[in-house]
Amino acid sequence: MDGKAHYRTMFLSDWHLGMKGIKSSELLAFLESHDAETIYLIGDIVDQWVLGRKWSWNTDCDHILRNLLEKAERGTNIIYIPGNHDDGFRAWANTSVNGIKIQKDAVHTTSDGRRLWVLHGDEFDLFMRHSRFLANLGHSIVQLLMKLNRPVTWFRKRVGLRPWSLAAMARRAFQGSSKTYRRFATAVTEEAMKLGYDGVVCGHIHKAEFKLVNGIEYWNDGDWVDSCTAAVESMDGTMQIVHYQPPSETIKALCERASIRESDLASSHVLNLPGILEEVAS
Ligand SMILES: [Mn+2]
Repeated sequence: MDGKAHYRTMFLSDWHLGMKGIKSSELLAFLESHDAETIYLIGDIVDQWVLGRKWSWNTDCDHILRNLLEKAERGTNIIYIPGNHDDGFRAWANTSVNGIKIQKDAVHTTSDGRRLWVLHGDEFDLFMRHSRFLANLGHSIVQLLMKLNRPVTWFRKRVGLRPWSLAAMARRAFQGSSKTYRRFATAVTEEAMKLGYDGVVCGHIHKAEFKLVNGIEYWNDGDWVDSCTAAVESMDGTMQIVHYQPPSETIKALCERASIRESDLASSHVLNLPGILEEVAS
């Protein structure tokens, strides 16, 4: 074995590449150390809402995309389902780019035969649907708090305390409460039941969770803005939520490995993602 964790399926979403303060090193390390036959990218992978002045793109972000392209080249089945922050790609549905399939949603059959509806989920977010303005305001506040939180994180690290996320707290307060989360899970599972699926795998609300709602499986794969979470299916069809939190030395080593590998590649591979995104958006 290559020391990597191998799954039948991995479900990942809400990376928000391009946004400041996301867990890009952790995500890169995760992708470097985890493989699957099929990978679903369930939306908000790049964040087109922060394009322009606030665009923040580091080498880890670049390596994350390269890692995906390498996986696709080696035969991993990658399905990209755009979300609301990367909705420019929704117009590309039913096409494929570098072996990565783009779809509006998907149906995944587990190895033991359960049929799961795979989607980002923003259409079931009543808060979002009724007010893009409020959602944007909430987004700006969370961004501001992430900035303010940086010295706090630095200080807590110095004195040996665990990191504590002001932004995560604010997001919880802003998106409401467990009640909002419950409503979201109820709405999406109700629709899944109507459509005859055994369950649903979605993202969007940045809260990894599994539960049964009226007998329908509700899987939320979480996010890589605050938490580092994914939903995975083992070869026997068992699903679980993974919280990725290796020691920081491991993350560093895996990111270094990715950058060394990249230096072997031709320099003609350099990505101009903001340019591509501007084009997609227009
Ligand atoms: Mn979303």
